[in-house]
Amino acid sequence: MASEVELAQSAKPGGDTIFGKIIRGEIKTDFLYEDEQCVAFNDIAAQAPTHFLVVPKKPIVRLSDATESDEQLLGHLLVVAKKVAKEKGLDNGYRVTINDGPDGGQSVYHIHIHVMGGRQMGWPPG
Ligand code: TR5
Repeated sequence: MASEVELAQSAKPGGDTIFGKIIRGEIKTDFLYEDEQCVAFNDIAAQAPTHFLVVPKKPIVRLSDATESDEQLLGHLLVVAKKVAKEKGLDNGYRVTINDGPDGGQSVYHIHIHVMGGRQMGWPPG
């Protein structure tokens, strides 16, 4: 199976993504949270005891494509991230990550926030 880095190096922006299918209900997914702007669901390849994604319904391709008009939405995603983290009992902290582009390790070109917790995180990340 391809590593995340290999996936990120070969992934290309453009078109619909797996997250679009999840948001539209074409792929059945248990949402941890949903509102009119975003959804949260567990990452299929968890890198920590708790690892979920917060994904806007608006298909912004990547952080570097976001514009000032997305300011409220991007802030909302962080507020939802912290709410779901609290519901998940991540009281000792957690890591919030956005991967952007090939060097950032992005493999799905629909912007998303990773929230990982339940273990000690290392620094620097790989
Ligand atoms: O590498 P980036 O930052 O783009 O993160 C993409 C994340 O999406 C990875 O952590 C993957 O494990 C995750 N992913 C990929 C799929 C998927 C998923 N999370 C939940 N459900 C998924 N399905 C149904 N299909 C995927 N291909």
